[in-house]
Formats: sequence, structure tokens, C-alpha cells
Amino acid sequence: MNKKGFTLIEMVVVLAVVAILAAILTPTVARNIKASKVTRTINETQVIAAAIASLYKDTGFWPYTRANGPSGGVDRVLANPNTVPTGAESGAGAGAPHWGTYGRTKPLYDYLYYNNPDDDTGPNGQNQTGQDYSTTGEYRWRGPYIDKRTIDDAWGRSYVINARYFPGNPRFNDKTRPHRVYVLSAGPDHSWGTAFSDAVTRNTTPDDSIGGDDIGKAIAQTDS
Ligand SMILES: [Ca+2]
Ligand SMILES: [Ca+2]
Ligand SMILES: [Ca+2]
Repeated sequence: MNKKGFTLIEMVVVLAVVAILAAILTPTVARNIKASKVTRTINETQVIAAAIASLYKDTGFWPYTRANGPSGGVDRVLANPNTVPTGAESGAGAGAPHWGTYGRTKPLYDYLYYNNPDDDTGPNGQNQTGQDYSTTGEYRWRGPYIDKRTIDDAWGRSYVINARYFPGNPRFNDKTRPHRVYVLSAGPDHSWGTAFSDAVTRNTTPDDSIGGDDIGKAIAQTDS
């Protein structure tokens, strides 16, 4: 018989042990990876929300403008314009696909990374007197407020802000239909579960709470 190496019986036993360990550990590892991605994304929504709160404290404006000066508005602000997920979960709230497609948009970096909240796009036309945030005085832009230009969630998809409902945004300024504004990730399924409809408010049933496996942080709300 063999004097070196393994006998067939030994091989079978070793392979069986490996197979059992793999079966025990694989779901645990997969769960931990998913949990860490969720945790990372929760933390990032909080970081972005804090950056937007700083912008508001410094300038007096929420990030929703698009005309020259703070007069025009946008419906969605995109943390990465190139990776916005589209589509809705089954059983999603009313208008959920709007998170991926609706209305006028502007990149988040035009508010938090560049001082460029007016109609210009990208890094061009920053710091324009009378058009972008003031750079002097008590109320002024003190950014950048984020350390990179674009931000994706843990699944490589853009966060989206439903800026349409920021208090004061002329795109939808109706205090009889109060909404929450979120920094929102579509979550592990890359598909929107949260309502995005003028008719679904803080007071309706169902209301505008975060839905499905979406992950988000409320950053502002309309007073009712
Ligand atoms: Ca500008
Ligand atoms: Ca301009
Ligand atoms: Ca989702």
C-alpha cells in the first residue's frame, strides 16, 4: 500500500470536512458582506446629510437651485449622474421610478464640491458673483464639503436626493402637501422601493417613508 501521501479513505474524509466547513461558512460570509455594505451605505447617507446641513448653515440655501442665483429649481440632485439606478421594486411606493428618471436634475458636486449652484454644468463657471453662492460675508460657501466629486453607494449606484421637496424650492412649494427630503440609496437590489409622488406626503396613508430595501437619511422636511 501507499507509504507516502494519503489513502483514499483519508482523502474522502478531508474532502468531506472541507465541504462541511464550506457549507457552514459560506452563508455566514455572504451575510457579513451584505451587512457591511448596508452599514457602509447607512454611514455614507449620514455623511452626505451632514455635508448638506453644513452647506445650508453656511449659505442659507438648500441644494435645489439651477437658474442664475437661487431662483430656479431642480427635482433631483444626483451624487453620481452616471450611475443612477432606474426601475422599481415590486410593491414599491407610488411613483418610485421617479427616483431614477424624473424631471430636472443637477449633480450634487455643483453644490458641495464646486461652488456652482446656477445653470452652469460641471466644474466650469464657479464662484460667479451674483450667480453662485457668495464667497464673502457671514453667509458664504465654505466648501468643498465632500472629499470626492462623485459618490456611489456600496453597490456602485448613485445616491439620489428628491430636491423637489426642499422647503422654498419653486418646483413644488405646497405646504398643504408636506414631504420629506432624503439622501437615498436604492439598496442591495439597485431598484427603488420608496414613493416619489406629489400626492404621497408625510400625512397620507401610505406616507413618504423609506420603502423596500432602500437606505436613506431624511435631511429636510416641509412644515405642515
Ligand atoms: Ca456658476
Ligand atoms: Ca453662470
Ligand atoms: Ca431597493
